Amino acid sequence: MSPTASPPVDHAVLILVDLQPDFMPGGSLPVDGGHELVEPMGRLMREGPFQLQVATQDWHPPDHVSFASHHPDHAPMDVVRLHGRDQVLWPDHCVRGSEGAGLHPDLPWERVEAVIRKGTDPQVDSYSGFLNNWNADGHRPPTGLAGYLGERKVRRVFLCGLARDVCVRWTAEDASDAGFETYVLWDLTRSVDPAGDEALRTSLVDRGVRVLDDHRILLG
Ligand code: VGL
Ligand code: ZN
Repeated sequence: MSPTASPPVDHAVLILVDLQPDFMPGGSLPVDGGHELVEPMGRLMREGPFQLQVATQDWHPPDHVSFASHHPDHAPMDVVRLHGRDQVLWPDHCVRGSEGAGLHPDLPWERVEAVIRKGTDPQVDSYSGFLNNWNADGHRPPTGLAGYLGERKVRRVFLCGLARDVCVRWTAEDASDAGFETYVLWDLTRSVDPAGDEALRTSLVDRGVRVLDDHRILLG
């Protein structure tokens, strides 16, 4: 479903997902076209309707379990079993405090009220801004973002950033499951694996996430 009317933006938050140099061309886990988002996203942050803006930041310790370098017999993009589930092994990326882990220097971060860092537990990955991936006890520990948004009286979540098929996807699913009316600004996202985009879109819509093709509908 792609609504053509502009969606309501009262009680809304814009969540900027993982806009970090490591996910841009030239970074250690580059997403094709990621850099193309910077200019329009800057405009949306400055000129868009969102009073409340929040960012997520992938923020891993140097020995993080999701890094292929931590698994001597494996290469990046291999899939292993971790805590009873599949885990993709990524190139080392977004090591806390490194330049590639920073918030992208060309975006107006002064507009953002809170930054949620995630992936900080050495033994657990975290794609979603709301919940970590599953830990050894089979739980997905919360980051606190749902509570924060609840206290800020947020009912609608608008998502953009990287990567469409990983962290944006997981954040959208968890936002929807947490009861927020959830929108993905599709043209302000890019995938690690664009071949899966059509299936991803269908899957999000089936879960009740609204996909907006063109964010400019929000710029009036
Ligand atoms: C991400 C892979 C690993 C993302 C983060 O931001 O989409 N992808 N860590
Ligand atoms: Zn990561």
